[in-house]
Amino acid sequence: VSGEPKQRVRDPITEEGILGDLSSFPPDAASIASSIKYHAEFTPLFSSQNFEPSKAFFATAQSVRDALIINWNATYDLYEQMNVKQAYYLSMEFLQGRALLNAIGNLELTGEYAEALKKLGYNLETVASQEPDAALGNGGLGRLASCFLDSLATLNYPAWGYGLRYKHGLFKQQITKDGQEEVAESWLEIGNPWEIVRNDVSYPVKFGGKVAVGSDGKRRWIGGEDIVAVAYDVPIPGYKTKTTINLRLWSTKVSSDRFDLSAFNAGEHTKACEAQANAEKICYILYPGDESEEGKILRLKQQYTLCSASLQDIIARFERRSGGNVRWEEFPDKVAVQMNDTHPTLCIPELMRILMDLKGMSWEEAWRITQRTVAYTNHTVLPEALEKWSYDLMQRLLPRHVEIIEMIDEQLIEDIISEYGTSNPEMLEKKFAAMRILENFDLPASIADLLAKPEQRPVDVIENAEANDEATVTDNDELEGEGTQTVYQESASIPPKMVRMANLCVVGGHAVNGVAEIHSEIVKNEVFNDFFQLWPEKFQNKTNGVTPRRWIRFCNPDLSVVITKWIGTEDWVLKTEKLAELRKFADNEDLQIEWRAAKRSNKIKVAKFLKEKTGYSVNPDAMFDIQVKRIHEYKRQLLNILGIVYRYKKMKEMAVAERKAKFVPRVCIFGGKAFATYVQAKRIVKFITDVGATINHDPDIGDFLKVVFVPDYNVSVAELLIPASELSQHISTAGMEASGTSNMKFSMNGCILIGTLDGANVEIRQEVGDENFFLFGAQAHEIAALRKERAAGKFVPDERFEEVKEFVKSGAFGPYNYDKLMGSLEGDEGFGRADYFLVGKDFPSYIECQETVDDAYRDQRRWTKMSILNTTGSYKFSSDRTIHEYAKDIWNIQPLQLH
Ligand code: GPQ
Repeated sequence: VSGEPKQRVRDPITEEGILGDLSSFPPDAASIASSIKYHAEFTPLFSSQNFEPSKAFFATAQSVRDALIINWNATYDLYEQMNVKQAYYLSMEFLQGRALLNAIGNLELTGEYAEALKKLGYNLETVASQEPDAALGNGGLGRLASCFLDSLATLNYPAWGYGLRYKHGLFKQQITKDGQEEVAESWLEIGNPWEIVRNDVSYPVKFGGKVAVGSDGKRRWIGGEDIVAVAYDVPIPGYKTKTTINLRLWSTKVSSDRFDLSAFNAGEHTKACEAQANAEKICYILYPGDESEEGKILRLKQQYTLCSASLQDIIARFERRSGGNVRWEEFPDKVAVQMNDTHPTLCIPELMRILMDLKGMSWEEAWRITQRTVAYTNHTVLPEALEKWSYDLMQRLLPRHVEIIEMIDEQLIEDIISEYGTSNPEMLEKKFAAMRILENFDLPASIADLLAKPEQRPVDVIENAEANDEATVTDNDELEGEGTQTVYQESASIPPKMVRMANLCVVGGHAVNGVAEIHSEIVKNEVFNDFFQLWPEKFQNKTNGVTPRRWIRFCNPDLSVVITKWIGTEDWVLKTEKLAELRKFADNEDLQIEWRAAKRSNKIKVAKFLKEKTGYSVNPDAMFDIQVKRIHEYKRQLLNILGIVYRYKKMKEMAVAERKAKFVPRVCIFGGKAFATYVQAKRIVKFITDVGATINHDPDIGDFLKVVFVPDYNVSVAELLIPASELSQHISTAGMEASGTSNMKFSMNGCILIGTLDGANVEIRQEVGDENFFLFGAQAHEIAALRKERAAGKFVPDERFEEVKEFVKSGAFGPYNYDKLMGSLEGDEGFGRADYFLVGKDFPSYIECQETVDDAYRDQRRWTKMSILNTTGSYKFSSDRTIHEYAKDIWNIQPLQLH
């Protein structure tokens, strides 16, 4: 910028400059090429003889990382200097996907990198496709966390992500003749060029042991298993800004003084290595639980590791920045902790423990600080997904935390009593049953006494009561054995004592938010209604969003060029409200032609990809109809595939001319993973592939209908499919999908949605206009009554639904026995949950709606207009908007920009 000759570190091989100091930023293609060569030469991870694409990727990524580190350091220094309030997003999942194109796109170096690689005989896209997907997440919740990081950096908010560095990410899915098979994933195998290990940033984390009372009368946690969490930093660059924030991932190992040298010397090698293996196991694998309850000790250890290491790190930073004058009451003015669902709930008792036991604070002080610091986002209303932990298990693993949780529970009981009084014991009992953190517990003795003698004032009794009379010293030295079995074998007659993590979050945090308007209403009015009555001010909505960088600008360059041309600026990538300016051109013939051309070129890429992955050939001129998401009964892939079966059956019954008049040719694409032990979801995968095998090989049908299941759906596959989509399906039973985020990505890319009034569909439809959204199905407020009607045997199924089920049962799709799958839709016959998800109820309205889709598609001008209006109407669903709202309403943080 200054015009002075640029000082660069000399490349010893080429004698050309390399990317090495900020004064040479932005670098030109020649210096990038030389930096890539430098890294190829000095990267010790590959042999020197060849320069294979994977090595080219690695060297390219490392040259980008150089630039990111410079910006990372500058950003960090600024935060240190200014001592601003920082937000910390704690999440067990970050679904980052690939980073190369995103990073060079954000740095505005895509052209330069493409040119540099060309000089070296490579093609940028080929090199970029070498990168493994970082899949440290299961689905929407993890991807949301990653979109938030992109927005935080882009908007210059001082914020970091904290997570775990799993060695194995989400499993890879193979589709065989038996359906889904899971294969282990190893994204770190060739090394991770983006991460920076911080061997000097590590914290002890402890499990087990016991609580002892010191001579000062204070309770402390001693003994047990000690491990160490080490920081690995992943730089997160913002778009068109120097701000580069941090995703700090913890990896676990044994502390060096724990190695049993004498055992090793005595030849007991396995024993000597055991502690190391146990410590490393914690970060071995991402739990593939998407909205399903995990009953695993290891999972609790993971959650605690994330909370403990992150809080120790945050507190150390706070103390250091206080420069020897620590004022703890200012902690919430410097730190906001957001808990991504209940997985990091242990933040609450861990912060309490550190403040009280290690920093000497009173309960009241510690509680005030903790509450002002943490906030909780709820992502589901499915009861089976609201995390609960066995009290016994938790007590053996985290005895001091359990004491603290008991105190919080008792304090909550007091709050309930002081709000409602004691005159209506029945009502109180209901409140306790709904709100207490501890489930299946008797009331603390003091409170039980009080309720027996209602004339006494609650405070008197509580102050005189002996707190914690049972749980004094909890011994736990036999934890090593990890007795998962015994813990879960509770006798059927005694209900198991559980800790309800969501309730702890609501009590311990200052804000609770849902992720779409309808979801936040359900959170307030149903799931946490008793809490809402007590503390209405805590409850908020923060409608999800997605980053327009990855999800349109970079994944859909063809459409982006068209948008930029017609708006006249590329600012829409940062200010998505500018997309609305396209609205006035929705009917313009020239725009429509360019719009369709962009879509078509994306469809051709997908057709090629499908051929490669599945062997099926599809016609790029057919409508691309897509449903991609985790396979779950509530998401109703079954409704979609039964609709297809119905369409197929009708086509077979018609003469070709009639078929042509009634149906437009479609390519129906499915993708998504089923949780490995979710049997019904795996049957659905098998069913879809069987239907595909039959229809795709039916010569009578040809290009009229194709059904393709894309194996191993992940972020990169989404980046390819979404730009090519014309219709996408978001068809969950109303009230069950908290938000959905792919619906936003599809809409942004000019895809029209067919869906129920659920999650963010409701808001998308509002923004794009009713006439540009295909709506069907029962509404959330009707669901409970419909289920009752179903259970009472009063539901009369539509004959088209009966017909389609009979067709499947007749063996039309091969020899596999589909009785269990079809049976789950048939209520009173003892299979599954009696069509709990109301596929039968919504089927007629769904297939009728699909007829209107065909009609609309036949008129390509009308369709293109609808497509344009989806893109223009999607501006609200940028995660930039969402992040601004969190920053203002929950975290109270301000942007801070490097100059
Ligand atoms: N979600 Cl609780 C997940 O992906 N995993 C989970 O464990 C939970 C929720 C999703 C949810 O199903 C979607 O509706 C949301 O859009 C998404 O979280 C992000 O909020």
